Amino acid sequence: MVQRHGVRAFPERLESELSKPDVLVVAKLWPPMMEALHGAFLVHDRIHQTDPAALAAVAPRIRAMAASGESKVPRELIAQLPALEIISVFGVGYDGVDVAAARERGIHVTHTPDVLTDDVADLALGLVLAVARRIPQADQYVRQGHWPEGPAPLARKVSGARLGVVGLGRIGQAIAQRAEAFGMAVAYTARHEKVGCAYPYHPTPAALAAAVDFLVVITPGGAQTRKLIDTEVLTALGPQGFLVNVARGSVVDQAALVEALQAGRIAGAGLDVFEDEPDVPLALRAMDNVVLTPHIGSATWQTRRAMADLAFGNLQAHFAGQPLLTPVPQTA
Ligand code: 8YV
Repeated sequence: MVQRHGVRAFPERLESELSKPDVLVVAKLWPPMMEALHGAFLVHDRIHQTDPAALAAVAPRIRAMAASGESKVPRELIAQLPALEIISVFGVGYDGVDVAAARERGIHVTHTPDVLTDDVADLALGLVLAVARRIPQADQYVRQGHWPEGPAPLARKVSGARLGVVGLGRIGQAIAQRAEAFGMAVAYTARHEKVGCAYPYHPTPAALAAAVDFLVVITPGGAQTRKLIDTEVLTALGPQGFLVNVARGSVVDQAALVEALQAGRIAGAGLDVFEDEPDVPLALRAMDNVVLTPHIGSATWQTRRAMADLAFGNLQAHFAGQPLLTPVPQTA
């Protein structure tokens, strides 16, 4: 049987496959998610990147798209798919999707909120602890046999310190709750003050940064928050302050961050996300006062399972004519 780009030549497609909707997968997705997709769809895996001619050939049949939180789904790609009905994002963030372009065509966009809140909040506190208590460096200290030479350098106390949350949404609140359990004084900034929220509100990231020891960024990505954390904010955070980013690399001016770290204008950083993933500047990789993780905020077996169930469930619901489980607010 001729198999080209995962699509069999039309006369040779099996009857059962003919009834399956075509889905364009635009990211390297978790294998169990791919397995689920293969069961219910005719899958075209990243052919928009690898084989534009193949995409052009199947484009009129593509009714669904499966993406990840980091995926770029620009207007041009949406425009190439005249039969597209739904974009299912395997992730809570959908800043890479041109939702306005989707809306104009009545295309649904779904994501996976809630199920990853705990994991991302856990990692945020993990990075706070790791960078302040120098856990990775301490691990290296033991592994490299330095312990017999004397104790490891002292670190920064976390309990009781002041923690500022940039973006007090679902995950931001989960981070705040965890910080409270560490006896930390929590404050926040957001576009608007939250009615009924007991944490002190600061109108700008710079004002918040000036008032805390740890600045944790968990605001959505996209044009509105691009480089929100800039030189001014980092300077306000100060030489004793730590930055933690579990949101999107785009929210932090990475060049300004590198410069601030090099100049000692902040004490350190814990970063799970970067401007141009998976590329991480050598300057950051070489620094001793940063802890770097490869976008693992939601990367546990339990959470990825739940995300896959939700992302796949949204596609199933759509093609069964049922209400979507978790549409993004703009297309709900
Ligand atoms: C990714 C994320 O989707 O939820 C988000 O917004 O960025 C992550 O959970 C995940 O890494 C899959 O690529």
